[in-house]
Amino acid sequence: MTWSNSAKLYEEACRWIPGGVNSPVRSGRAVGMHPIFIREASGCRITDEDGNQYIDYVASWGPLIAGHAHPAVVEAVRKAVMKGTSYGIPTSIEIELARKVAEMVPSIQLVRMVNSGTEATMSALRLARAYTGRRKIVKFNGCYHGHADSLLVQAGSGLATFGIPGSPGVPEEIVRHTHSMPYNDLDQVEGFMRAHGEEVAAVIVEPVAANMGVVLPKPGFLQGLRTVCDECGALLIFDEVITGFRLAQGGAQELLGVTPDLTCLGKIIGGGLPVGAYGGRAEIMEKMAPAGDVYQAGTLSGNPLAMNAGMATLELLQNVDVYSILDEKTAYLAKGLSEAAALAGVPLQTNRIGSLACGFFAIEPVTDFSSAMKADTQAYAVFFREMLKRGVYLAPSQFEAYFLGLAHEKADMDHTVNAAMEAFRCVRDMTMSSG
Ligand code: KE4
Repeated sequence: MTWSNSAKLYEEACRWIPGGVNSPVRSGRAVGMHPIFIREASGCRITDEDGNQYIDYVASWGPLIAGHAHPAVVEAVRKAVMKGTSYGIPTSIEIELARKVAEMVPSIQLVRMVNSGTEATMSALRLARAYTGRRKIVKFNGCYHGHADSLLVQAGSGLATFGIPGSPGVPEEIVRHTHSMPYNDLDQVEGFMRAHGEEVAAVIVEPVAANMGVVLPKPGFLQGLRTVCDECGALLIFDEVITGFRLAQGGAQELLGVTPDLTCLGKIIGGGLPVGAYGGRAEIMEKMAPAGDVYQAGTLSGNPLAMNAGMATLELLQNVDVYSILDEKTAYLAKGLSEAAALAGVPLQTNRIGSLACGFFAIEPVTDFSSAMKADTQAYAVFFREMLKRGVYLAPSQFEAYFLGLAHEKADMDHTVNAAMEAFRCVRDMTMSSG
């Protein structure tokens, strides 16, 4: 397998784009190679500019749960684009998608469309601060909520990948009111809230953390956050940009039975086009301009192409069997990978829930950011490259997830496990040779 065309494209990309990519975690730096450049995709497969084809477990970092170029999504966008791309004037499809979201996520009575997950969380925090009149926010180490200044504290995803806890350019006075603590450590949250709860506008959490790899909430953790927010008058915000519509029709809040005050959405809601959203109870959301006086806006918010792509995608998830099918597929893959690692004698901690999974090259179970950061990222880099050679595309970072979708078939997963058997042996040989 050669990547000469991708290599040439990467060199040219670096001439015009910082680091050659439009989002850092795509860069491949964490896995010791330049990124591949994609020419086209269909179903669960992507084809790069050298003609190499891969089974794709990134799925554009989650949106493509129905698979690439799904005919229903393509047709919805094609019909919409024939009538124009954007108007900056209300359209009926915005009402239809808002209604669909509210039907699928009962805690959402009103919802505002934006253009990214970052915009969704940034806006939800502004709303929470306005609604409560308080400044402090609580987040969790290793959770990633996009790149808004006040959330770039002990964040996951690309920051975990490159080992940077925050970012230059974010003034201390901006992050002074952001308090990040260990995920799953309810005692520490309760202690902080006993001391400062009256100053806390919101606790924002990924109900299933998927930006430090996949880390599940311990039993009682989310309910504990709900209780402590109720006691202190703070809002509980679920960042369901990844988990929304992925873990259940109503997201993690349906699957895990804890109801937030505000929900942030993204990825799947746009079906691969740029969409984010935030929503919740009407008495909170009505603070947003022009109904209220909390300002947030966006030129392309609710644009018809993205709305139609999102609607077509959500309609593909209406079949109640979808989530048990995705759960079974992902369980099958996770079991195969675990067995392959054991056969090769490679320590692997596999965390999985629904169609989200992650294999940590770690000896101890991974239950939070500090245990995730003990993973052997060099071993992961070898695994990534060996899997790529065998036609399987994984996230180019240990601290991301496998995103399974409706297009992944048993044959794809069998191919993946067979490739992993060889790739794990390469990891073992590398580990042994490096002593
Ligand atoms: P965007 O602004 O990238 O659309 O969404 C930010 C965001 C917010 N909340 C959660 C839980 C998220 O996972 C994300 C973005 N996810 C990463 C992948 N883990 C996006 C990939 C990238 O940054 O290129």
